[in-house]
Amino acid sequence: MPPRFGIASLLLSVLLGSPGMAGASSSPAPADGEVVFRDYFGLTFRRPVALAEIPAHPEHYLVVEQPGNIVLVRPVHAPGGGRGWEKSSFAVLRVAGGRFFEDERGLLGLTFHPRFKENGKYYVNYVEPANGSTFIQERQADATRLKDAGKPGRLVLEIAQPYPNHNGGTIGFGPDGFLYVGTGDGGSGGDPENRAQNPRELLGKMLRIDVNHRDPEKGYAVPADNPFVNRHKYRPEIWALGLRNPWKWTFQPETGALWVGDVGQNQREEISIVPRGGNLGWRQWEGPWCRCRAPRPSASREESSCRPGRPLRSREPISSGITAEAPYGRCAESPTPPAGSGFASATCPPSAPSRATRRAGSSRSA
Ligand SMILES: [Ca+2]
Repeated sequence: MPPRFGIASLLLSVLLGSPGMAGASSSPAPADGEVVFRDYFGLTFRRPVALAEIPAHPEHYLVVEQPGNIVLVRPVHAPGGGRGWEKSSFAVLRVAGGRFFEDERGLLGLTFHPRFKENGKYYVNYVEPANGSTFIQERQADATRLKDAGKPGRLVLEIAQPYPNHNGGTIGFGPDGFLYVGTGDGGSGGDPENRAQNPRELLGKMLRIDVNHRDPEKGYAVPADNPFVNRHKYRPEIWALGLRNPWKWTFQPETGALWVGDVGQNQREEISIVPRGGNLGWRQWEGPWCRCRAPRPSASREESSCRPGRPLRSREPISSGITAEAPYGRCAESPTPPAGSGFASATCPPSAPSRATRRAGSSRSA
């Protein structure tokens, strides 16, 4: 079950800020990347980016360090009754040769198979700077479940990365038993190739795959009930689209709702409840901000309708309850921020939603 991992990840996200987030923290991280958890573990870690409790061992945690180390943290009991924490190596992955680097690549996420106690399988998400791709790898813990078995991992999914940044981070299993992978838009700034809205691309998406089965020539199977299965022009792995950089996300334990923290460009960081088939709007929208630019010669019809300087149209079509057909393209930049929550109706000209647009979930916050 992912809840503890999710909560821990969100805490770490708060502690460490988010890759690509402008002005994320007022206190810069130490130059060597070391972070000390004084109030809890009293231990030091090197670029820690995720924390996960081992399912078979309560209060035994794995700390994911970006250079490629997975550190086991477990409680130790002193003879006099005191208690502390000690750390040891769970695994050292060959990510960037273990060297330290200050960008968004490296080991970024870890999650356990829902039956980890029985099968010992866990999954990592990393970007190998040597070739620039994102890898989702299945790995095996040993019989104790407190150490990696030392076997080569199985490649589940590889996604080529066009730029070093915006690589997502969190991976996790949903209540449905499928693996969800949040991918960034590929990087640079402003999603220059419009990948997040491109249904043929895996970047800028939330993906949903079945790691227990394999389709031909794939390291996974596509669940038959994915929203865009058999849809022309769509990659069937896509669960939701229009994401910029979903660095941290989790499933709400009580409801199973998918909560995603999507790192903003310049205006807004976003926390969105992402429905099946949802479109969060990036790059046309950044939270409530409509940000499309002057149309290019090759622009789509929707993009051509953008007129910088015109007021915002309603943000409602990109709320979390909207399907992928939301008319995200009809927008223009606004020089002034929307006031409170009333920005939509107060400043936007009426615009009929597309025929396929429908509300299906709860509202989105930014
Ligand atoms: Ca990238």
